[in-house]
Amino acid sequence: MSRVAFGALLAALAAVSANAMSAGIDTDGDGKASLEELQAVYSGVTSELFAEIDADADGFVDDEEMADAVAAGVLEDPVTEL
Ligand SMILES: [Ca+2]
Ligand SMILES: [Ca+2]
Repeated sequence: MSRVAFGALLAALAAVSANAMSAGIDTDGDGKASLEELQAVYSGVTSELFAEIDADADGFVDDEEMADAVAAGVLEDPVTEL
């Protein structure tokens, strides 16, 4: 991969992860999304889907997990959603 392409990829990933928690999902401001916070934005999120997105199983979806879910097509990009 060229240096330019890698830089663009990093920028794209940073944009997604920066957007995830600034798109109105994290309403209590703790920097991560609970099941309730996620469901407020994505009505289709079940506890099963949440567990799938919550890769480290700490009970919250953080920026990285959110970005992974968006990249995997599990969730819509919250910015285009709103
Ligand atoms: Ca939160
Ligand atoms: Ca997590």
